[in-house]
Amino acid sequence: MNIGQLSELSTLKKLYYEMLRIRRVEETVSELYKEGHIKAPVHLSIGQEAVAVGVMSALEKSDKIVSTHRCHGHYLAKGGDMSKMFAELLGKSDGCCCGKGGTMHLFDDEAGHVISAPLVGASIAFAVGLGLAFKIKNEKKVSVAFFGDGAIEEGIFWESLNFASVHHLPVLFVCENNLYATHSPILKRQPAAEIVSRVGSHGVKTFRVANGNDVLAVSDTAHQAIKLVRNGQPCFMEAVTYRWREHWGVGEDWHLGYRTLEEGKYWIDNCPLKTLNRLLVDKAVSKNEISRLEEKVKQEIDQAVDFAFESKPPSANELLSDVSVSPSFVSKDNIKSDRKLGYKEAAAEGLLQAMELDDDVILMGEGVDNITGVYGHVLPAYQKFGSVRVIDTPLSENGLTGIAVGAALGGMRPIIIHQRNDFMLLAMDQMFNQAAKLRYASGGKHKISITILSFVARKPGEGVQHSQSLHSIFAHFPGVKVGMPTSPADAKGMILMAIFDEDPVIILEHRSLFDKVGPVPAGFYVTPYSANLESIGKDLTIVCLSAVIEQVKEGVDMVNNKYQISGQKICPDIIDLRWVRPYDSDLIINSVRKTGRLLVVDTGWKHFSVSSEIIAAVCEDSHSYLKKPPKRIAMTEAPCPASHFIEKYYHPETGGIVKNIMELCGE
Ligand SMILES: Cc1ncc(C[n+]2csc(CCOP(=O)(O)OP(=O)(O)O)c2C)c(N)n1
Repeated sequence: MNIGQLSELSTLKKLYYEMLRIRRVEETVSELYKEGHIKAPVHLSIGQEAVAVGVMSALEKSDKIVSTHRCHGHYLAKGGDMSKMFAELLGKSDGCCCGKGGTMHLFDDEAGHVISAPLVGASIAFAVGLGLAFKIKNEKKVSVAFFGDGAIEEGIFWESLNFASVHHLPVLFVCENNLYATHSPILKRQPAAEIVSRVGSHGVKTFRVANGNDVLAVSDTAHQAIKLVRNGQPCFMEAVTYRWREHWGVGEDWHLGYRTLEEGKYWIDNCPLKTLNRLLVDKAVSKNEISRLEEKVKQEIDQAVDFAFESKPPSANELLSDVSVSPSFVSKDNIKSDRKLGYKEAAAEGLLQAMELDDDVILMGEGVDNITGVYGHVLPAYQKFGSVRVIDTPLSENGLTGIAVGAALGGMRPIIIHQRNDFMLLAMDQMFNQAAKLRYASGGKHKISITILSFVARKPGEGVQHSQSLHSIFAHFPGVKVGMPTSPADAKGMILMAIFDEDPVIILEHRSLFDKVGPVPAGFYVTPYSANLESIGKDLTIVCLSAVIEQVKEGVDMVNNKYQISGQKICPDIIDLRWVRPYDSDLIINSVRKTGRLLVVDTGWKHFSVSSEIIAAVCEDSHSYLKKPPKRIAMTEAPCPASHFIEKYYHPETGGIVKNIMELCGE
């Protein structure tokens, strides 16, 4: 569209109508909020309508957008269903998120509003991931991220911008600079009120609309930008505008003193609707015709509000639905094989097979294409698929995870590799606020099929930030699955399970298992979400996780061959937990009911951990079967020291396992 087209009367009327719709909807939201029907903290965009409508006028229906806490205007302008929006705001089951997302998570996939997320900056990465999916799938769509000026201060913005630039992705970044983040003016937070000049150095093309309340200026600029974006040139557009109401809620907040009424008056006089209304009148559009537009909007709102009130509240059992799903394919376990393979080779085979089976599987991470191929894991996949599907990435753990979430929303199955699980703490927001929760917040409609593969080290000198085993923290969050394969067969089977699961799954490999060799079937198989009963006994239940299993077996041998208890050999159930979430509580509880004794050996710390959870579950469920209080062995309650003189006392060791078995099984 050019200026000539823009001034066409039908276009002007459409832009006016779209803005009017947002204004009147949010005024209705205000009323419903005041009457107590809406409980959620609504973030109104009254005064900012021109940005949403202007940008959307440059998009096709098939293009996709993502938004933030202030998402009502974007949702409506992209064609989101108004009835489902009101139902969502009222917390009803017919809401676009079935009442589970609320005002800050509006989305309408059909209309191309893919997602909204209120943690500042988070959704910007989703737009980049969508852009990546479009590029890999060769789809001629663009994605647009809407966000406020506050998001510029978040690392995720720069990580996302950088990635889009390096990979030439079809993404438009739209910053609605309304000059404040909550009660903080932009000049208190940033070196200048103008943002655009700080962004251009990232290799994206930049645009600035100084009066973002002028819908024609926004629309014209968006058309210019989108033309470039469609050709793989990411663009950034700043539109200066102003929020009339308080940050959240429906009132005015001039009395708070962080901004002046005079400043507000300037922008209220510069109302996007009033300006366009004047233009329509100048172009001889009659007052009657404008009133008819008002009437049409009113009717639509009345119907939408009626729909929302008639909709049922979600039932109580909805509380627990949509947290996660079980994979739809049948999993097979204990597949026998004469073929022997090393642990790393088995994992690499799993990655390769997944990529061979499904074109949507991509692999991303820092240094994935380097000569070592992440301990060899990625070499076969990289040799076969090259850099289009095995993507070396910038050092942006959080951004990358968000980009993977976005790519998953675009239909991909991304795998992210972090060379150490310690680095994953930088991605906590994207993994656990976003990936883990978006299925739930969308009422089960978002599918975040991402796999995160990472490693635990146990070597002298690795020190405090390279030797943690963080599985318990990761497993704390509903919505993710976490596994630690012990055998080569499970290294492959658990990776395949993770990749083809519909939820985010974290796989942590312990590097001290890398030299293990074992039977690994050559074909496709998955390791089910259950524990493995390594050996069957009657005297004691030993639950272990990951690398400690070898020491446990050694400890049992020592007890039997060196010490013996009352001249008898002890015969334990040894359970290799494999999955930390979901974990196989049935197998553990049935075993403890048989043996009456429990020892848990973990690769993590003791407090608030896997061992705490298992012992608590057994005590809650089966304490009367226990002949002795349960015991546990874990890492020492300190960060891991680098000095090999003391590091050797840090991890669970065989002597401790022997001592605990003797205490549990002795008289
Ligand atoms: C990561 C994060 N930090 C803090 C908040 C609390 N918070 C919600 S909205 C907001 C201000 C955001 O300002 P801006 O990005 O300019 O958007 P606006 O509200 O002006 O539309 C803040 C600090 C949050 N949601 N997420």
